[in-house]
Amino acid sequence: EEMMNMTEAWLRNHRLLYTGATRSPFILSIHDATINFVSFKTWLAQDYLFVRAFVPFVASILIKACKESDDDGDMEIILGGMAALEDEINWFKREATNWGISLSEVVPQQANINYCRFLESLMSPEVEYTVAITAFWATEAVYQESFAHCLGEGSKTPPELKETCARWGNEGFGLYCQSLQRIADRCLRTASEEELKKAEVLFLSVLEHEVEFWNMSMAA
Ligand code: HMH
Repeated sequence: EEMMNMTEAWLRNHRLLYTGATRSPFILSIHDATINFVSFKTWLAQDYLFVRAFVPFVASILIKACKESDDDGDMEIILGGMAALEDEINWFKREATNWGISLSEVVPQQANINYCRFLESLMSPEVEYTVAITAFWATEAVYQESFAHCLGEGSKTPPELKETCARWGNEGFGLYCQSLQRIADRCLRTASEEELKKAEVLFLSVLEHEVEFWNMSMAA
């Protein structure tokens, strides 16, 4: 029998929480076109702040990859992800203008503060590459699965939100997430019991933070 990858095993064992994160009421409301645009604007403004905090987190993983990875290919994948974040920040600025949002006046909400604080805790050099890359993969995978659903068969996503959904729901981003998952699984194969446990706990923490982030947007 073929060995199951660790991330696959987690996805199977924590299906309910994963589905909670990837099929949030916010995402379902985009999918069925019942979304309140106030919620969308809240999400957009808060996610802009999140992505700004995400950049140093990804940079910290790039540093860990250079120091700790046994595969040269990791650097290019993570570097590509970082480069895409520059484009993403510019996209947020344009999109905010289109929706009449002044980004300089956005105040981070509690769920966003909590999530960013969590990412910051993972930036410490004490946190192993295996553990950090697993959290990174989970963060990206939730957005990919969520927004891809809004473009899938039977979706009624409003035309003005399709570009947003395509940012994370496109095939290229899906392949990028698969690359991150492959890196995580490769690292997890040789990880100690303690690292495995830590990585699984952080995987679950990411899912919980994602749920809270969607709920925060929806509540506005
Ligand atoms: C809250 N999670 C959140 N925002 C994002 N932009 C992503 C994940 C994907 O990078």
